[in-house]
Amino acid sequence: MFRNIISIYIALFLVLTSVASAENQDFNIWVDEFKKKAVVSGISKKIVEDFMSEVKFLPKVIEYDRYQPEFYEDTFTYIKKRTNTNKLKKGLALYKKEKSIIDQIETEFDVEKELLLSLMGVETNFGKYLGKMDIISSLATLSFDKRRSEFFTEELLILLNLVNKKIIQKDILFGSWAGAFGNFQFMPTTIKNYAIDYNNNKTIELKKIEDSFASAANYLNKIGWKKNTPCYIKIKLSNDIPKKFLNSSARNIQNKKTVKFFKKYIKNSDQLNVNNNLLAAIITPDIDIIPGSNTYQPAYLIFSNYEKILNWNRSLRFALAVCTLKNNFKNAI
Ligand SMILES: [Ca+2]
Repeated sequence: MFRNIISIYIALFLVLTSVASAENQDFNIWVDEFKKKAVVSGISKKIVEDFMSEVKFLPKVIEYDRYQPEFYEDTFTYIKKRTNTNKLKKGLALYKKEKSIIDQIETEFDVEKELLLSLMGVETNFGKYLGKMDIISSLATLSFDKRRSEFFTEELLILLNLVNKKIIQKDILFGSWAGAFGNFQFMPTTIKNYAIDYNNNKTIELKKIEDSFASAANYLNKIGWKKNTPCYIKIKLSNDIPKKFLNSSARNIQNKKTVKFFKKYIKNSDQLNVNNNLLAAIITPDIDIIPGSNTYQPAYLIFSNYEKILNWNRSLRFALAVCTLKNNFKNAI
């Protein structure tokens, strides 16, 4: 009996190790193919070899990819965790220390300092969680994985291209499991399109205040954030609202109408302190995600600015947390 159990364990061990080594073998084949593609795209052979020769398949990255809090935490918990008093205190301390540069960036890019502080707080807890993953290996793992292969392959190519052009330095390439890095967790495409060398020292340093704040402000400005206009308002819906007006996907916000139109479906509409003609939509983020959630709660009236935060990160809860923390900063500064 005992001997049988041991031989079952040995057999299981052999099966598991052979699955793992087959996966590694496939990964190495993928790396070789990717290297060829990278050189053809114009990245120097030396950079490609330097970066891709030590790249590793990281099983943890796949685990994280399958278990993101945006997919399972209810809205109340998600927002509460990300907008607590400690976060507010930490952000205020950072603002006090860096006031002159942050105020200057606010004016220059026409983006509220409270929004910048909020995004940094939600993304990395003010630089505390910058991530320690080797970004090249993270991106390579996600490119090899079938789920979003095309997207991450493109991100990896862009990142190598940025290093090739000496826009970013090799030694800072440690970040999140998804390949984002710096104080505001920029993906390579975002760096390429929006990051700025604000202090003019010929390199983009997204882990430093000057470059990271200016880059985030530039990004928000370019995608159309409108300073001093609303992001969202929490509402109580009446039960007669047609279901088609309830958005629960961050990918495609539908059925936008004016505030005036929606007022008849909002119980506390007399407390809405917002222009009647503004275009808005309604989101009910817990539907479809939280089993047994009440269809009409929580509900929010959202505006154009809210959708800009969705451009930053396609998650209904993320955008709610960011705008909530922004409001908390507004009240405290
Ligand atoms: Ca710089």
